[in-house]
Amino acid sequence: ITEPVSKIPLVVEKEGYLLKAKIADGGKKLRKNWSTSWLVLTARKIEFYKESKQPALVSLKPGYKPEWVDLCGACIEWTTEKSSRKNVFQITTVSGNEFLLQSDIDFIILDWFHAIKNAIDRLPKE
Ligand code: I3S
Repeated sequence: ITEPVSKIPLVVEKEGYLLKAKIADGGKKLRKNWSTSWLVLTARKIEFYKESKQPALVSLKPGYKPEWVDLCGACIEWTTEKSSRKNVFQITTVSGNEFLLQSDIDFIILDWFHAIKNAIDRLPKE
């Protein structure tokens, strides 16, 4: 039996902690507020949780929807202008949501950048 396409995005490609700041919602600028977040990357989205144990707990809570980023048609780029921190990249969604992601550890942020960029490149541009 082949899996329906809607099930494929459930496969976790990467997960881990990064620093996250949402800086725009639907094109509207938000006040930057960095916080540590547990990221779960699947084929077409990133979900954000407060901690690593949360995804398992959330599956027991029907109706709970974590904050997430739709990667379909999204852009990813390094930025040195949006923060004084090092190793910051920005994801911009089709709907005009903007997220900054950061880690002080070079290989960690590089791995995330490439994993997310690969996911975006594999998706239709909407
Ligand atoms: O781009 P900004 O406004 O300088 O970003 C800083 C602010 O978000 C600041 O919070 P307050 O607006 O409450 O002062 C944060 O504490 C800083 O971390 C932000 O700057 P960096 O360069 O860390 O992204």
